Amino acid sequence: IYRLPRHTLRIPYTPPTRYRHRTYSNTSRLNKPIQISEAVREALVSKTPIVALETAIYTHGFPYPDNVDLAVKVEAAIRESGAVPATIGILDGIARVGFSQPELERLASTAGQNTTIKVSRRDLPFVVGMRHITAYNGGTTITGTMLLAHMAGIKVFATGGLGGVHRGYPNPMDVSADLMELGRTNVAVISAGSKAFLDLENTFEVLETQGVFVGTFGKAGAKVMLPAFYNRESNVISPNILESPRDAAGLTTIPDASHTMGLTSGQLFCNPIPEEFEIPAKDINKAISEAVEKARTKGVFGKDQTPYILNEIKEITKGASLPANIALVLNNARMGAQVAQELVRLEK
Ligand code: PSU
Ligand code: MN
Repeated sequence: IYRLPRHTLRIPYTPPTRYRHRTYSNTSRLNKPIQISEAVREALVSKTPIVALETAIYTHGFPYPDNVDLAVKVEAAIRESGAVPATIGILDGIARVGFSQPELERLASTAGQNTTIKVSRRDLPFVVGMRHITAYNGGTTITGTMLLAHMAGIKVFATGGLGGVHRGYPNPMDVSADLMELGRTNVAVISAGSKAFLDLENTFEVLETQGVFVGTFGKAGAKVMLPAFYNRESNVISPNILESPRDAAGLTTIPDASHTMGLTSGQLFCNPIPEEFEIPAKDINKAISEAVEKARTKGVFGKDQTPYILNEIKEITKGASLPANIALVLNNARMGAQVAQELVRLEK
């Protein structure tokens, strides 16, 4: 019998399909605030490698139907690399761990609607609690996705770029909840570093304060810099180097490091964008400065800031930032699948 760790959600036993109608009616399932898909449930029980994926990048990062395209490609990349994808998001007020393709399309098609919410920690109780009144849809940010992945017992999560400290701190005093979530939720996040439009030095300072392990994939002995999303290198040195997915998995396993010592914080594994998709720093930095300035003069703040700036960068670069963004997400998905596989091996 598969037992989940005590802190995680209890997944009700699902009988084989032919008996299912006896135990579960559709309505009782619909009332559950969190639903784990059949595919993910099976993967959890059989200890198949699983990689969690966020949906805020689809609802608040990419336009429809490009977002569907990306969502399908990312899931395919994970399957091809030998793991099961667990896309996480909110559909009709229910937190979903694992989406079917039609469900993914439905969520992605609501991008831009005002009942489609960018869901961070503080938004989760709202969208889920309101489900009997308004069927909100939501894209979960790194924070929202980490929380739900953790509840479901999923340890590896691949994404694009981490939120961080916005430039100009403390004006505005905008620090992404992603940094705090990594400080308190034990999920390994694979990203291409933090967005270059953020204050990277301070972002990594906060992660250090929060007790988050940060490592970058690279060669031991070399001077490895933290990646900066569109670029393989920022000007901040990586505090640790990961030579392989196995290194990364070792930090995440139950018999090892974090768990044995009872550490509850998450890990950030930085995976630089593939070289051929890098955008020259001087080009992207010019676009970034313009976008940040525009957000400031327009008075964009709070949860709208990150999506606004990302969209401006896309406009200013005439879409050139898009292929880079897609390439790094796919690259992280593949790496996530490898880490998840190593994790299963180590935990055997
Ligand atoms: N990176 C992208 N596109 C995005 C985001 C990151 O390329 O849409 C999202 C992620 O979901 C991240 C969130 O968790 O932005 C951070 O938003 P904020 O700064 O408001 O915390
Ligand atoms: Mn913010």
